[in-house]
Amino acid sequence: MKELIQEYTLGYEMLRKAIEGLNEDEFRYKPAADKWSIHQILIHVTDAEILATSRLKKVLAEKEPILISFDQNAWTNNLEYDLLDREQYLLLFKLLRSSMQTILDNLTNEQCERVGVYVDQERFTFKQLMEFRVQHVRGHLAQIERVKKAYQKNQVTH
Ligand code: NI
Repeated sequence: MKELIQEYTLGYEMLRKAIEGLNEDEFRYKPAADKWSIHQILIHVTDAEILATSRLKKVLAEKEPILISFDQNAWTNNLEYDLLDREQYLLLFKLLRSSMQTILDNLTNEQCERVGVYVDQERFTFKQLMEFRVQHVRGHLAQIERVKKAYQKNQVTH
């Protein structure tokens, strides 16, 4: 659990490092019409974190609460992600993660095993939900690297 919390805490810095030195063209570049730009990925990561943070807190505070997920494509398509302020969202991500820090520092073994239930009846412990947070950022960091490579390749061939 300790390593999990450490990586969760580093999430913001890892995202920051991944986008260091990118220009606006690179932020807005889409590898294909149906693929996300790095700008959109960053807004998505924060929107996902808003919901995930509330799920983490529900599981710690309530008895086997119902957990709700979100339709990520509907959010990206219908919430004008291209117009949203990326820096504001990154700051929000940073604050969401850091707002959990004191709770995580004082976590007991019993709390790690507390359970939340999705509407499809799938049950997850707090520890598993924390693993999803770490994996979510890891997955999108890999995606950001793929988009950066695709952009570079596109520059060479044009
Ligand atoms: Ni995602």
